[in-house]
Amino acid sequence: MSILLTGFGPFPGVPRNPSQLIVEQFSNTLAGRSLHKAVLPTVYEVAGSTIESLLRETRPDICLCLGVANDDFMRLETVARNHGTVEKPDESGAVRPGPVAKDGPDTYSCTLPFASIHTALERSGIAAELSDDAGGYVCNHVFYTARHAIERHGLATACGFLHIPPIRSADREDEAIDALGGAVQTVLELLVDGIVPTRRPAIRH
Ligand code: PCA
Repeated sequence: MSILLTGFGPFPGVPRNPSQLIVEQFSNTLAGRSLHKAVLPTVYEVAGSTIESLLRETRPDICLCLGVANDDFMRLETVARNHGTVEKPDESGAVRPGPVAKDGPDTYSCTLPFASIHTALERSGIAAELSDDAGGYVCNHVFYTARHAIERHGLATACGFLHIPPIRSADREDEAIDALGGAVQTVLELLVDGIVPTRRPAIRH
């Protein structure tokens, strides 16, 4: 089993992106599984083509994409929408409202078991909510592009998007990143340990 974990670099208003700092904290293995890490630039076209290439090259069993959102809890995104809604420019200055992929369906569902993950996180006292709106900016674009690539290339990758809270105080950045990184590690361990299996044979012997 292998895992692809991605975060994003800075973008207007967010000079240090916690999703990047978290991804950089991980090593190349997790619970004996190989972990591919990537920090995507917060640029629509580059991030979209990069996630597609990474999925095709690494063919992971699990793809978990991280980005920051302005909430005090983790947001487990259940739906990727084929529609950009935000007029805010990306890190390159590009604005990209409208369809993510002209040949794609309106939505894709998350294929990681986020309802079970949500329950498990609540039991562990980690603040998390299920969300059906990933925001219409670069995060939704990458989530949709990843799911679209998985379908088009027939990959057996279960894929989801996790929004994490921002760093509220520069003085306490290390502390915040350790806590958020720990929560992301919990999510990945739940997935690989099969506590919330992504795929399991119907009949086991
Ligand atoms: N958050 C932005 C883009 C990159 C990131 O970390 C978003 O929610 O779309």
